[in-house]
Amino acid sequence: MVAIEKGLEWTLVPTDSSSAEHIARHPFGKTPAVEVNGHLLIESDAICRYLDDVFDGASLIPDDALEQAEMTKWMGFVQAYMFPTTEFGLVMPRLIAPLMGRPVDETRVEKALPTIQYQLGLLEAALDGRTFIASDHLTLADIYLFCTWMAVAHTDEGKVMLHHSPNVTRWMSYLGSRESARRTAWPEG
Ligand SMILES: N[C@@H](CCC(=O)N[C@@H](CS)C(=O)NCC(=O)O)C(=O)O
Repeated sequence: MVAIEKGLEWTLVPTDSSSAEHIARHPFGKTPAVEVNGHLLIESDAICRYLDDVFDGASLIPDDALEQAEMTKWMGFVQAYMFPTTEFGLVMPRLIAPLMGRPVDETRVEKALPTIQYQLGLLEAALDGRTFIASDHLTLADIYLFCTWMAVAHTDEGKVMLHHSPNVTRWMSYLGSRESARRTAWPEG
């Protein structure tokens, strides 16, 4: 989404994240790892801030120091709390495990749901009357949050929670209509 918002072209390279080749790129075997202008970059924060800094196009980082702090706070919420809880507590066990031929760990999902609901409640309250989370324009925080909660929205539990979160639903529907979201959306089904 960041690349598209900045008007950049990119190629996705399917990778075995546990391979020696990938560990050489990322010592913890994670994605994303990107090559930009001959530089290997890892970790979303580093990648996104670099892309925003060095390429033209509307800036995804506010100039205002307080708005920038707000953006960084929400990016931190995603990195430290929201992504780990939603990914390992719901998205992986509910959607990815069956794709890999493994059973759904219902106990894990059941345990994570109250925390996910609490985190969604924070976002719901913060988006009251707002189009974007940290500024009057799109920032990296909107993109981090959108990607995280879009994955949740693919689960049945997530659909129910979002149905009761009108501010998040409105904000997701607007962000989801942007070209950057449409071109990077998960396939349906
Ligand atoms: N802090 C890292 C998190 C990276 C991360 O957890 N990536 C996930 C995909 S979104 C991953 O590689 N999961 C595969 C795995 O853990 O094996 C970042 O921001 O880039």
